[in-house]
Amino acid sequence: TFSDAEKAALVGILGKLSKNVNVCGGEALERLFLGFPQTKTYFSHFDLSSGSNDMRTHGGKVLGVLTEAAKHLDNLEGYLSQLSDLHAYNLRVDPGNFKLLSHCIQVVLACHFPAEFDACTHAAFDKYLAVVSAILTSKYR
Ligand code: HNI
Repeated sequence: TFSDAEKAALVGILGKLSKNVNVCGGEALERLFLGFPQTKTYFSHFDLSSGSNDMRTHGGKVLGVLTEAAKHLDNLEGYLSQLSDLHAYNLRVDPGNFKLLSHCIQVVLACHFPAEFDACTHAAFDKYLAVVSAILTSKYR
Protein backbone atom coordinates (compact mmCIF):
# COMPACT_ATOMS: atom_id res chain seq x y z
CA THR A 1 0.00 0.00 0.00
CA PHE A 2 1.01 3.59 -0.61
CA SER A 3 1.25 6.37 1.97
CA ASP A 4 -0.43 9.72 1.36
CA ALA A 5 2.98 11.22 0.61
CA GLU A 6 3.72 8.51 -1.94
CA LYS A 7 0.32 8.98 -3.57
CA ALA A 8 0.90 12.73 -3.83
CA ALA A 9 4.31 12.19 -5.40
CA LEU A 10 2.84 9.76 -7.95
CA VAL A 11 -0.02 12.10 -8.86
CA GLY A 12 2.46 14.94 -9.38
CA ILE A 13 4.92 13.18 -11.63
CA LEU A 14 2.25 11.27 -13.56
CA GLY A 15 0.41 14.50 -14.21
CA LYS A 16 3.52 15.76 -15.99
CA LEU A 17 4.11 12.47 -17.74
CA SER A 18 0.53 12.09 -18.99
CA LYS A 19 1.02 14.94 -21.48
CA ASN A 20 4.13 13.29 -22.91
CA VAL A 21 3.50 9.56 -22.96
CA ASN A 22 4.45 8.95 -26.60
CA VAL A 23 7.69 10.91 -26.49
CA CYS A 24 8.75 9.65 -23.06
CA GLY A 25 7.60 6.09 -23.79
CA GLY A 26 9.47 6.02 -27.07
CA GLU A 27 12.62 7.25 -25.35
CA ALA A 28 12.28 4.66 -22.58
CA LEU A 29 12.03 1.88 -25.18
CA GLU A 30 14.97 3.28 -27.10
CA ARG A 31 17.07 3.16 -23.92
CA LEU A 32 15.80 -0.35 -23.18
CA PHE A 33 16.75 -1.72 -26.59
CA LEU A 34 20.14 0.05 -26.69
CA GLY A 35 21.18 -0.66 -23.13
CA PHE A 36 19.76 -4.18 -22.93
CA PRO A 37 19.62 -5.50 -26.50
CA GLN A 38 18.33 -8.92 -25.42
CA THR A 39 14.97 -7.22 -24.82
CA LYS A 40 14.62 -6.63 -28.57
CA THR A 41 13.73 -10.31 -29.08
CA TYR A 42 10.12 -9.61 -28.04
CA PHE A 43 9.76 -6.88 -30.65
CA SER A 44 11.04 -8.47 -33.85
CA HIS A 45 7.88 -7.26 -35.61
CA PHE A 46 8.60 -3.61 -34.70
CA ASP A 47 10.55 -0.89 -36.48
CA LEU A 48 13.18 -0.37 -33.75
CA SER A 49 14.87 2.65 -35.29
CA SER A 50 15.14 5.71 -33.07
CA GLY A 51 11.85 7.60 -32.74
CA SER A 52 9.92 5.23 -35.02
CA ASN A 53 6.14 5.18 -34.98
CA ASP A 54 6.18 1.70 -33.44
CA MET A 55 8.40 2.85 -30.59
CA ARG A 56 6.34 5.94 -29.86
CA THR A 57 3.00 4.18 -30.12
CA HIS A 58 4.01 1.25 -27.97
CA GLY A 59 5.85 3.46 -25.48
CA GLY A 60 2.72 5.56 -25.25
CA LYS A 61 0.61 2.48 -24.47
CA VAL A 62 2.96 1.39 -21.69
CA LEU A 63 3.19 4.81 -20.05
CA GLY A 64 -0.51 5.46 -20.67
CA VAL A 65 -1.38 2.39 -18.63
CA LEU A 66 0.96 3.55 -15.88
CA THR A 67 -0.71 6.96 -15.70
CA GLU A 68 -4.20 5.41 -15.67
CA ALA A 69 -3.40 2.60 -13.22
CA ALA A 70 -2.28 5.14 -10.61
CA LYS A 71 -5.95 6.14 -10.36
CA HIS A 72 -6.67 2.61 -9.11
CA LEU A 73 -4.03 2.16 -6.42
CA ASP A 74 -6.54 0.40 -4.17
CA ASN A 75 -7.30 -2.24 -6.80
CA LEU A 76 -4.26 -2.48 -9.05
CA GLU A 77 -4.61 -6.25 -9.42
CA GLY A 78 -8.10 -5.89 -10.79
CA TYR A 79 -7.24 -2.97 -13.00
CA LEU A 80 -4.21 -4.77 -14.51
CA SER A 81 -5.71 -8.25 -14.63
CA GLN A 82 -6.09 -8.48 -18.43
CA LEU A 83 -2.65 -7.02 -19.01
CA SER A 84 -1.25 -9.54 -16.56
CA ASP A 85 -2.86 -12.39 -18.52
CA LEU A 86 -1.38 -10.99 -21.75
CA HIS A 87 2.19 -10.77 -20.44
CA ALA A 88 2.13 -14.15 -18.70
CA TYR A 89 0.18 -16.34 -21.11
CA ASN A 90 0.68 -14.75 -24.53
CA LEU A 91 3.86 -12.71 -24.50
CA ARG A 92 5.77 -14.76 -21.87
CA VAL A 93 8.14 -11.88 -21.15
CA ASP A 94 10.97 -12.94 -18.83
CA PRO A 95 10.19 -11.24 -15.49
CA GLY A 96 13.75 -9.89 -15.23
CA ASN A 97 13.00 -7.57 -18.13
CA PHE A 98 10.51 -5.61 -16.05
CA LYS A 99 13.34 -4.33 -13.87
CA LEU A 100 15.23 -3.19 -16.95
CA LEU A 101 12.24 -1.34 -18.39
CA SER A 102 11.44 0.20 -15.00
CA HIS A 103 14.98 1.54 -14.82
CA CYS A 104 14.76 3.06 -18.29
CA ILE A 105 11.41 4.72 -17.54
CA GLN A 106 12.92 6.34 -14.47
CA VAL A 107 15.93 7.63 -16.36
CA VAL A 108 13.55 9.27 -18.84
CA LEU A 109 11.55 10.84 -16.00
CA ALA A 110 14.73 12.22 -14.45
CA CYS A 111 15.78 13.71 -17.80
CA HIS A 112 12.44 15.29 -18.65
CA PHE A 113 11.30 16.39 -15.20
CA PRO A 114 14.45 17.00 -13.14
CA ALA A 115 12.73 19.30 -10.65
CA GLU A 116 9.72 17.05 -10.01
CA PHE A 117 11.67 13.79 -9.95
CA ASP A 118 13.27 14.42 -6.57
CA ALA A 119 14.44 11.65 -4.26
CA CYS A 120 11.04 11.10 -2.63
CA THR A 121 9.29 10.96 -5.99
CA HIS A 122 11.96 8.60 -7.27
CA ALA A 123 11.42 6.29 -4.31
CA ALA A 124 7.63 6.36 -4.70
CA PHE A 125 7.83 5.75 -8.44
CA ASP A 126 10.26 2.88 -7.99
CA LYS A 127 7.85 1.29 -5.55
CA TYR A 128 4.95 1.84 -7.95
CA LEU A 129 6.82 0.22 -10.85
CA ALA A 130 7.80 -2.72 -8.64
CA VAL A 131 4.18 -3.27 -7.62
CA VAL A 132 2.93 -3.03 -11.22
CA SER A 133 5.70 -5.36 -12.42
CA ALA A 134 4.90 -7.90 -9.69
CA ILE A 135 1.28 -7.94 -10.85
CA LEU A 136 2.18 -8.27 -14.53
CA THR A 137 4.48 -11.23 -13.72
CA SER A 138 2.25 -12.87 -11.13
CA LYS A 139 0.49 -15.42 -13.33
CA TYR A 140 3.46 -17.28 -14.75
CA ARG A 141 2.75 -20.34 -12.63
NI1 HNI B 1 4.33 -4.80 -22.21
C1 HNI B 1 2.18 -5.06 -24.90
C2 HNI B 1 2.20 -2.50 -20.76
C3 HNI B 1 6.48 -4.46 -19.59
C4 HNI B 1 6.70 -6.63 -23.93
N1 HNI B 1 2.53 -3.96 -22.75
C5 HNI B 1 1.83 -4.18 -23.90
C6 HNI B 1 0.66 -3.33 -23.92
C7 HNI B 1 0.68 -2.59 -22.77
C8 HNI B 1 1.86 -3.00 -22.02
C9 HNI B 1 -0.32 -1.55 -22.32
C10 HNI B 1 -0.38 -3.26 -25.02
C11 HNI B 1 -1.46 -4.26 -24.69
C12 HNI B 1 -2.56 -4.28 -25.74
O1 HNI B 1 -2.32 -3.87 -26.88
O2 HNI B 1 -3.65 -4.72 -25.38
N2 HNI B 1 4.33 -3.70 -20.49
C13 HNI B 1 3.36 -2.83 -20.06
C14 HNI B 1 3.72 -2.30 -18.77
C15 HNI B 1 4.92 -2.86 -18.45
C16 HNI B 1 5.30 -3.74 -19.54
C17 HNI B 1 2.87 -1.31 -17.98
C18 HNI B 1 5.77 -2.66 -17.24
C19 HNI B 1 5.78 -1.60 -16.49
N3 HNI B 1 6.22 -5.46 -21.81
C20 HNI B 1 6.94 -5.18 -20.69
C21 HNI B 1 8.27 -5.74 -20.81
C22 HNI B 1 8.35 -6.35 -22.04
C23 HNI B 1 7.05 -6.16 -22.67
C24 HNI B 1 9.34 -5.65 -19.73
C25 HNI B 1 9.50 -7.05 -22.69
C26 HNI B 1 10.77 -6.65 -22.61
N4 HNI B 1 4.42 -5.72 -24.06
C27 HNI B 1 5.50 -6.41 -24.56
C28 HNI B 1 5.18 -6.87 -25.90
C29 HNI B 1 3.87 -6.42 -26.19
C30 HNI B 1 3.42 -5.70 -25.01
C31 HNI B 1 6.09 -7.70 -26.79
C32 HNI B 1 3.09 -6.63 -27.49
C33 HNI B 1 3.51 -5.55 -28.46
C34 HNI B 1 2.77 -5.59 -29.76
O3 HNI B 1 2.02 -4.63 -30.05
O4 HNI B 1 2.93 -6.55 -30.51
